[in-house]
Amino acid sequence: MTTFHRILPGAAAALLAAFVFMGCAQKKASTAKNEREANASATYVAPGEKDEYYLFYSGGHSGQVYVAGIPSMRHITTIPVFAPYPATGYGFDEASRKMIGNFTWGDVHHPALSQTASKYDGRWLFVNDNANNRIARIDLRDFKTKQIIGPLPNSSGSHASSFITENSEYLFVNSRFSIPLPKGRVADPKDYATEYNGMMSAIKVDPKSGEMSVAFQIQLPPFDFDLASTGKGPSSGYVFFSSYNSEMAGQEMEVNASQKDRDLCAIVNWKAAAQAVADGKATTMEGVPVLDPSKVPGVVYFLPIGKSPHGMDVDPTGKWIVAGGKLQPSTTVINAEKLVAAIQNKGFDGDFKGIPILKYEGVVEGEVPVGLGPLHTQYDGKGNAYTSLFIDSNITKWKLPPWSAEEMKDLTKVVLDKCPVHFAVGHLVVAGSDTIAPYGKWLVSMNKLSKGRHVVVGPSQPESSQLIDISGDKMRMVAEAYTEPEPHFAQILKVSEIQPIEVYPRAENKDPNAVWDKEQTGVTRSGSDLTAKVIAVRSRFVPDKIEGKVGDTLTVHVTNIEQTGDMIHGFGVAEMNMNVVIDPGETKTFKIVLTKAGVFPFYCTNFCSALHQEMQGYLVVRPVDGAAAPTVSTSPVPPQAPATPPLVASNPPAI
Ligand code: K7E
Ligand code: CUA
Repeated sequence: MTTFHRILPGAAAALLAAFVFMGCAQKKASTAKNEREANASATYVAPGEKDEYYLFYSGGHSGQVYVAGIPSMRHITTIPVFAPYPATGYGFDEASRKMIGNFTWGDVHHPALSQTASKYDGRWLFVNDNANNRIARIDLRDFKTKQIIGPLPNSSGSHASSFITENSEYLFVNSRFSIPLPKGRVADPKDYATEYNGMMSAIKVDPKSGEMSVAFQIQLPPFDFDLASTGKGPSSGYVFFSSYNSEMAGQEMEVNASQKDRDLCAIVNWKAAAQAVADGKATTMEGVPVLDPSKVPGVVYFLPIGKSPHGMDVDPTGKWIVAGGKLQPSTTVINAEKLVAAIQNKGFDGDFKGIPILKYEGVVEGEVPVGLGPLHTQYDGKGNAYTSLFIDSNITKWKLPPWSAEEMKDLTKVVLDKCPVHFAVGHLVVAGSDTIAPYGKWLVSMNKLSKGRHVVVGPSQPESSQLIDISGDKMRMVAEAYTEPEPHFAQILKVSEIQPIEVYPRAENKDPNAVWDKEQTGVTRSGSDLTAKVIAVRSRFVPDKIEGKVGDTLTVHVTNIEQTGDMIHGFGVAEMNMNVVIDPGETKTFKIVLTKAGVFPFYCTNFCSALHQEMQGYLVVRPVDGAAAPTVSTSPVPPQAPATPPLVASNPPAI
């Protein structure tokens, strides 16, 4: 749970009441007998069959991304991003260790699939690290993290990210935690309103490689920018940020940031901003072009939204933008056409620090009474919206405008259905909601509390996610699954839309230190630098002895020469805090400083064959005064793949 537990005393009482209610509701929370079979078969993926969709969950403060299948809701894999992960050797080899830098954790909130023409193009998945102001890119060709950018300059608490534009031109980031700028400057939090600043960042995405770079930034008042969504159709070219703390409180936020009935959301014309930067209207801070929107008109507008809004979600047509006012019992529906007109006609109501404030009445279509604690809204592309209600602990389905005169008079009439969830939902995701063509069909509710829903596992509890069928008029909750903390947002992608690889083709391995046969392997010395080039193949390492001495720096390049799917080898070194895992066709490099004499076994950590246990060797570290290490040693073990057929079948078992 992150941003929405700042509550007024009154709201706190309501929240408490809600939890008490939830306690009572637990008995009713199970599935009726007559629905069980239908629900089970709706989500049953028989052994040997496959799920229809990927669910990419953010892993919150685990720093990782989880991949599950829909409809089975089974966890399939974890993609390590911001934290070392021994299971795949991530954060141990040089490349990934450098990528995660000096951090051993991150806080992943919002994944974004790359888009072309407002549809998922299946190339990349971007995720943010709210803690250390970073953005990462995962390549969906191999489901591996390829780049981490950050900590971003001039920015802190990248919660409001990553939100991607229609053609993946930019990813937007906005600061949830304002700080004095430039970084390193010190000012007391009591001087927050005058000394601290928010900052929006536009991260350029290279259309070919996906490489990210900081393009420009926009300096903003020190609100806590929270969520965002990018425009399309009538809202194309804009990005919408929710924020709380327009009170600009630097301390005792729970009370001080909840004083006003409405907070100021930021509407950024990113095309105009990019043009202003190109026209030389930015100044430079820490090497980044920074716009001051009070001096560059046409770039940023504010819109008052009640109350301490959280989610800000553009619908598939781009016409409706829904804000979840977490401390008010309604969502606010913004009409993008009216908004663009109001900007053109200067329908303003004063300004905040030189940034025009749009007239609320001029752009808001209505406030829909969805219930208590509305957070995030998703869409099915059929004119329906689904809002997560944290306090009421349900998903509320409601009808987007256009509304009839009768409905306008009483917007309770557009609320269509409520589906209880267990308990306290944060984000929800409808398959493809942020594209022009949602898949619809499935909704996943990512709940913050799971107590009482699973077998007892001690005080440290998982998070619950529930799969809801939204294909009919009424929502139907059909399955529940658990993950470790903590999913926030997620993205759903149809499995048939991508073709990931299962081995790295040898021809594509351009690592200059890759070795493919015995003659290329061995250990060489240059001063105190010892370099080993090693082959891993069922069921041996070549060489299987590496000799050095205390004071050496050992660099090992290990190539898994297999070209068979799932023939993965590990390289773990006893008492050296080292484990890399090498996929078929992959070369990985790791370094160890040899500080103590002794003989250190290394072994394959990933079970690969019947002789997996035999896949081992020794790192011999001689004391400085002892016998000199040989300059070159090659392995006595015959190289190449075994002459006999591998003991683990290379082909899938016959059916
Ligand atoms: Cu609502 Cu960080 Cu998107 Cu958690 S945030 S739920
Ligand atoms: Cu190679 Cu286990």
